[in-house]
Amino acid sequence: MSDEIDQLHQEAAASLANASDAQALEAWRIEYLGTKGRLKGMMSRMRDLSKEERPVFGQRMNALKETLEASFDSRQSGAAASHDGPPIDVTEPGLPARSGKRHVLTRTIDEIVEVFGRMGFSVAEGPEVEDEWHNFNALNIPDDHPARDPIDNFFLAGDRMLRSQTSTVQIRVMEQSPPPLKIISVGRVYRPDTHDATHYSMFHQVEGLCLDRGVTMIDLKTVLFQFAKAYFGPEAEVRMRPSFFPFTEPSAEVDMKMKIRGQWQWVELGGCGMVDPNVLEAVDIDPEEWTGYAFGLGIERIAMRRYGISDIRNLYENDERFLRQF
Ligand code: FA5
Repeated sequence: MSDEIDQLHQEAAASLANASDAQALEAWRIEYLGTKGRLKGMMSRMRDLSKEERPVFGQRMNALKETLEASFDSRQSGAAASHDGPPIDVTEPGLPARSGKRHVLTRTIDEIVEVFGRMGFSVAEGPEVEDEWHNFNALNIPDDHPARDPIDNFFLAGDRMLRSQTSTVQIRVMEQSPPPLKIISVGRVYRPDTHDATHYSMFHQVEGLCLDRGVTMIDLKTVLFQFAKAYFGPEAEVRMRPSFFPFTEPSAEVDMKMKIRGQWQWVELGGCGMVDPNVLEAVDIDPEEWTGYAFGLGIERIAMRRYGISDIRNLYENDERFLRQF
């Protein structure tokens, strides 16, 4: 029996030496070390031995198994390291691995949510495909208002449309939850505007709504100025101009100074105002008891100001050279 073990060892060693590639190595492993391999086969002959012979045989077979496994492992790691082609200089520095990152717009959205979150606003969501009630009627926009013009909106079948403003979410929130309310909502809006340095046909807005007892225009101004200073830095220049929106009274535009094509200009970031009593009545909230402010800011314009981007189209062209800068 001892001779047979020696013979198996010699055969296995010779066969392993001849295995020239990974496939041959695997075939060798199966033939000698596999569950139905030759070592297992010889092991099964243990039962033919006497009680005295068995431990000696077992020890020799275990030693052979360990030797063959070690030889196999060392051949296998050698095979993995060897390759065809020129020698590899392992001391040469590798190529830098470029990791992916958030789009500059996503980053801006996250930052805006964070700043308003610190001011006590929670986040609400609403659908991008809306009905005319939420986009116009409930917002006190009469049937003959120019904002409803089909050339200024993406209408779908029935009374469905792609929302043209996130003010729709104000209505949805007030329909669902009683005041007091303090929410922001971030999302895409759609308008068939001609693309230029500051306009795109799909863009993002952040809507804010605060409804409580005794809320005034001072609270609105404070929140917007605090946001600007917190997000853009203490030197941020912001101004409010009287304006008109059917859903706020009084209303104002919020502008911020930014550099466009090398020139400092005031750019409109959004609109704001005190929620019109007609809007509150449309959602069954008593305007004698509750007052509130609302605002809607363009996120692309905020990102442009924050990251020195002079053309909104850069945000949507997916040019890696542009995106990698942020
Ligand atoms: C509104 O959409 C109002 N819903 C804002 C509002 C909310 C007023 C709550 C009062 C109370 P406006 O149409 O001005 O307003 O748009 C708001 C901002 O969206 C603009 O100031 C601008 O920053 C951005 N914006 C508008 N059109 C575009 C466009 N085509 N491309 C990129 N940003 C745009």
